[in-house]
Amino acid sequence: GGYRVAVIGATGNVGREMLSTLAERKFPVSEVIALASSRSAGREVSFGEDQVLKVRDLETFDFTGVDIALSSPGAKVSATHSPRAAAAGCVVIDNTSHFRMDRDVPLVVPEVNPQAIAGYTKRHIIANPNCSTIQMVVALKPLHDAFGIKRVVVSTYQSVSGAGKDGMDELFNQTKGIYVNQPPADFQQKFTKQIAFNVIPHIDIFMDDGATKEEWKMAAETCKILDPAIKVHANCARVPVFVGHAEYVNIETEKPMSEEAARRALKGGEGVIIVDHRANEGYVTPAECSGEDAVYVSRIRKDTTVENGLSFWCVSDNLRKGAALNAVQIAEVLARDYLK
Ligand code: 11C
Repeated sequence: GGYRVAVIGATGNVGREMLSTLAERKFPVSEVIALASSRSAGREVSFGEDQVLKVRDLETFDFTGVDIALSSPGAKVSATHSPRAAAAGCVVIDNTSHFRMDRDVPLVVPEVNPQAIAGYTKRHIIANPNCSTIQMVVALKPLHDAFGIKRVVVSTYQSVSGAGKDGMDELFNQTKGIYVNQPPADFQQKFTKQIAFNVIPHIDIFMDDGATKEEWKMAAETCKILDPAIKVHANCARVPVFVGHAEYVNIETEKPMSEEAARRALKGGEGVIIVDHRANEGYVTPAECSGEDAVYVSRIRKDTTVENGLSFWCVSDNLRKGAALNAVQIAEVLARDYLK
C-alpha cells in the first residue's frame, strides 16, 4: 500500500527537507519520485536513512498514477507544472507564491485551518504559505480564538536559507572573505547589499505602496488563513543567519487579556512551545530552533501603550515548519481524510 509521491524541486533547500520529512514521519509511500529541472536531472538525492533517488527531469515527467506532488521549484515553474500534474489526477501541494491567493486554491496551515483542505477538489492544488506567515499564524491562532485579534504589527529577522541554497552560499563566502580582505561585492548575487555582518530591510520586490512583497504576503496570507478582519502591518528584514526565522510580534485584541491568560492560551495552542523564563537563556533563538518542528514563543509581555496589547518573540525553522513540514502535514491530512 501507500501513495506514489513526487517531490518537485528535489535538489533545492526545501525539496531536500521535504524528502527527509516524509521519511522521518513515515509518510505511507509506495514510491517516491524526485523531480527537478533538466539541469539537475541525473543527480542523486537521499531519501531516509538508506535510499538514494535518481533525480528525473520535471519537463518530460508524466504524472499519471502519481497521488500527491509536493512542489517547491520557482514560482514560474509551478505556474506551468502544478496545473499539469493536477490535470493528470495528482493532488499538488505547492510551496510557491504563485497560487496562494487564488480563490479556488486553499491556503493551509494544518494547526490553523485544516478544514480548508476540503477545497482542494476545485483545482487539485493546495498552497503552502510563506515561511514567515506560517510560524506567525501558528502562534496567533490560539490568541485569536481566545481574545479576537484586531491588529498585528510584526518585524521579522529572516535567515538567508529563505532565499535558497545560493543565499546560504553568499553569506558563507562573504563571511569567510571578510577575514581575508576579499570584498563582499565579489560574492554578491542574491542579495541587494552585503549580507555578512549586516541587516537588509528588503525581501522580495517593492510594491506600489512602498511595502515589499514579503511584507504584503504576510498580511494577505494571514487574512486568508486566519481571518480577513485582522489588520497586519509587517516589516521584513534579512539577517546573517543560516536557518531559522525570528519575529517580534505585537498584537491588539478585541477582548481584554491578562498576560497570564495569554500564556494559558498559547500553552494550549497546537504546534506552539513556550520557552520564556526572563533570565539568561530563558528564550529561544534561530540557531536553536533549526532542525526542530515547533514554533517557539518567548518574551511574552503586555504592551501597555494600547488598550489590549501584547508582544512576543517567535522563532521557527523556516525550511521545516515554514515549508517542508507544513507541506507534509497537509499531505497527512489529505491522505487520512480525503484520499482514503
Ligand atoms: C524568504 N520568505 O525568506 C521568503 C522565502 O513566498 O515562498 C519564501 C518565498 C515564498 O526569502
